[in-house]
Amino acid sequence: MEKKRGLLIGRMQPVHNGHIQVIKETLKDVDEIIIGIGSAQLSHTLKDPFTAGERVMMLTQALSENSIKHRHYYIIPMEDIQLNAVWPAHVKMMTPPFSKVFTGNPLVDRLFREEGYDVTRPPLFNREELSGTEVRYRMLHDENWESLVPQATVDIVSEVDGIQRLKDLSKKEVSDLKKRE
Ligand code: NMN
Repeated sequence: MEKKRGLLIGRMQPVHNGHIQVIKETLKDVDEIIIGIGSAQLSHTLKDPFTAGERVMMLTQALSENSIKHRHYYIIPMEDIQLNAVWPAHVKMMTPPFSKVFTGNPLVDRLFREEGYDVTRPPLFNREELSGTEVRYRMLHDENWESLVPQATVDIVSEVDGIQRLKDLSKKEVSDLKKRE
């Protein structure tokens, strides 16, 4: 029987518990989920601190922690392109064939809908706390971020000295601080 595949794309900066819950939900609907790590070219900024490779590690280990079997997912880093109108074709070229798209991102929703895809908004779990923005804020301000992410993310962030990376990125150049009006 032909497999039903779905696509889920997120920047995953970093991978948090909301991602894992959504992946589990989508796997109730499809046989295989293609997980696109979005904006793969970005790293070392406050909004996108982790490299695509680091995010792949977080996700692979987190899925294993959650006993999600390899045969049910593909993890594919996806670089952004300049042209929104042809982005779905770019994504298609990089992924196994899929018939469904799961996204809460209005632009992603719009672009795939225009291409005739079945787009579903996955349930959002505790969106107030389970967001990359909240996790990065807490990392930077020495608040409890560890409870919002899988153990895998805690381990990888520690391995790559991620908290110090964020703190360093938040520092201003002395020349910026001294800028005169
Ligand atoms: O909802 P988030 O976590 O931001 O993930 C969506 C991802 O899809 C982002 O990485 C975003 O850059 C990407 N995306 C890329 C294009 C493009 O390359 N033109 C268009 C729409 C979304």
